[in-house]
Amino acid sequence: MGFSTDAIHAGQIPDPTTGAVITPIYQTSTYAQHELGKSTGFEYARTHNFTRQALEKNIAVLEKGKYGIAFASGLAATHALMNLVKAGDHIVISNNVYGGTYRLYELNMKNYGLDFSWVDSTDLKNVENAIRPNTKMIYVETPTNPMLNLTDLKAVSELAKKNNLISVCDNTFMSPYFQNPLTFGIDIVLHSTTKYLNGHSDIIGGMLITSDEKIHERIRYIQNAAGGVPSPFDCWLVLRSTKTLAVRMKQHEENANTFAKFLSESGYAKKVIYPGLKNHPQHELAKKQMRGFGGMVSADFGSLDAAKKVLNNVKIFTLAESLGGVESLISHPASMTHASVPKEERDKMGLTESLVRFSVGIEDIEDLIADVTQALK
Ligand code: P1T
Repeated sequence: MGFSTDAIHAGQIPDPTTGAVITPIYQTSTYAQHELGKSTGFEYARTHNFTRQALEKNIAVLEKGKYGIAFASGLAATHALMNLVKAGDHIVISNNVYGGTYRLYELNMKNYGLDFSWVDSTDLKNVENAIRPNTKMIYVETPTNPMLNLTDLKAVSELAKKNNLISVCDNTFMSPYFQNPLTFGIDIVLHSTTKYLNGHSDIIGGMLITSDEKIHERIRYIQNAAGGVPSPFDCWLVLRSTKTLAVRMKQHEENANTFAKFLSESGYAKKVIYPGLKNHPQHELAKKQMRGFGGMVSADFGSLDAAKKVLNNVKIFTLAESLGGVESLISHPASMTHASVPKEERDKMGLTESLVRFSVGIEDIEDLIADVTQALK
């Protein structure tokens, strides 16, 4: 099936009781059992929820995986991954990831005897050199938040297989519409469904997708045992949103592409970062492993004052954390999403105080360009 057909139908059957075409919100904590020891297969809603199951199947299909396991947030999914390793184990991870991922792993999970090497994974040699006898996992985010650095997914998955390591990719920025890491041999895909998958900035959610039986079994166990599950209503909202993922992503990309070119030619920004620009250092890799370049654009305005000018004066772009919604957002990574990353680390990767991140929405592009132009003037 094509992507849109899957997005609209996968995991969804008319409701067996009423024929409702849209999967209902199964808003219940528990299920009546026929007799002692005989249930419908649904016993307690932390373990089983039909709306959640429909969403898990839907996103698993879009990611070309067998299993989806839903969580209450992207970070709950990020946290659940750590149940695949144990004290004494080591993880090699991209140095530029979402700031909350850095905070969770480096500032919290380290206290449980886990060790992390933060490497520039744009160069595979850095990943390879960081592998130790106790390494168990390679974790990459590509494109990264907010520097839009890419990691070669095929090369990473091959390196992981050679060393018997679990490979993970945070695919939040691309969404399954533009990139499917499992098809390059990556073991687990992570999504903050808060972003493009839901796309309307009205829920918080996360998802892990895998085709590996053992990994699925372990994560499914943890989903129930630790209980960080999303509500049926939130699952329903994401399920309704994936139906329009293809049309939204096409428009996000078309707008971002025009927006990145406008910013580059405007002369206002010192540097514009977008994987679709020919001057992006990994433009060729982007064309190889992505089917499009996405809706995120970052730009360095040269000084904090210049950055503030655009951040504080836009009227259609909203100054806010998050991304991937239909409405355009603007943010200041150094003081917002990546504030928990030490300044030396931020500076090393170019995440300066003058960097501004744009989540280009699907409004009329002329209005978005006019908005940023008036703010810069
Ligand atoms: O916010 P939450 O649903 O818990 O997802 C965390 C997360 C994971 N991975 C990536 C790549 C992310 O961007 C995020 C969340 N990011 C933001 C809130 C942000 O503004 O960048």
